[in-house]
Amino acid sequence: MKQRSKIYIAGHTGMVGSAIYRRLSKAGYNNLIGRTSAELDLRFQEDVTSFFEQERPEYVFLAAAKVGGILANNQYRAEFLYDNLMIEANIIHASFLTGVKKLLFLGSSCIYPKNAPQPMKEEYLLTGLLEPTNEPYAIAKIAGIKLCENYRSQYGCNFISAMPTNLYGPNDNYDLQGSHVLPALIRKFHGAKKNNEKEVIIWGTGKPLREFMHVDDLADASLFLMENYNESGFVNVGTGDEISILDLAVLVSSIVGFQGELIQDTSKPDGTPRKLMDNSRLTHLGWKSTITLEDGIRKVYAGLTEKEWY
Ligand code: GFB
Repeated sequence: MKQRSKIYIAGHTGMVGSAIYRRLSKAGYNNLIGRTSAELDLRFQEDVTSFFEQERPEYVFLAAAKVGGILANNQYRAEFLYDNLMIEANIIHASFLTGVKKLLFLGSSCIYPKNAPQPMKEEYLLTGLLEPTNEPYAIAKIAGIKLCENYRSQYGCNFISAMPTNLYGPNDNYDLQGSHVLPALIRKFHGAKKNNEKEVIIWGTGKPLREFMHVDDLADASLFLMENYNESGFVNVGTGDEISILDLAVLVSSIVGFQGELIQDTSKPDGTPRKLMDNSRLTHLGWKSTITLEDGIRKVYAGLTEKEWY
């Protein structure tokens, strides 16, 4: 990519897309384009194709998606499947039609089988059944990987895919029903401290293990892959560290300064028992994450205003 190359960041106002936008701007790329969902509904093929025909982006970062935590995934199963399939199919096909030079598709670690051996290597894809709470989202993301692979094998398109682990960072979703665990815990502990509440409820048994990455690390990895990787196989992007949900709750409560009790609501699902990425493919290419979980949470909490919650 040249500094003047026209680069489209699909989803540039979301947590991932905005981080990629910041990272590219910092690296001196100065012809970045984006559209809000009000300006361009990516689920509509004609609109997406016209946008690509008019703008003719040379490079595409595909960070637009319908996302959410375990409850949202489980509750809005139809939309998680349909919206994500439409968004990625429209963008990838329009990129093919208009001769985009390179595209990076971003997926998720939930593409792996629920009981995949740990840490999860790229070759474990499609070797077992998926976690039921996020099967629709996972199926859509697997379809995205396959679109990139097949436009490459049939038409020679340089479309690559990266699978990030659980992410957090600026512009996250803090809705207590729809969000992922980390923003939910920050909001719950902050609110409890402010209102002098004695307890905070966490969902599930607290036993599941998760790997968390600051979105600025993912943005850095995305740029690295765009500059250095041109193969068919997708690449895991993680930190290599995992933590139980209970330990995460203890960590967030200490950062926020909440001193009450943790109560478990076991009527809520645990989801996948463990989801640790094997990062050797990316490490061998020469990239490693730099933001530790504790530093990352401190940074997010320090920069947060309650306005982001509503
Ligand atoms: O982050 P999370 O919603 O998604 O939940 P997944 C992770 C774990 O934290 C689960 C527990 O075991 C939750 O039960 N948890 C505890 C909480 N307290 C809370 C809370 O207050 N809110 C939330 N949300 N969880 C998602 C997938 O799975 O991860 C997506 O559904 C995607 O498809 C995404 O892959 C990265 O890690 O279980």
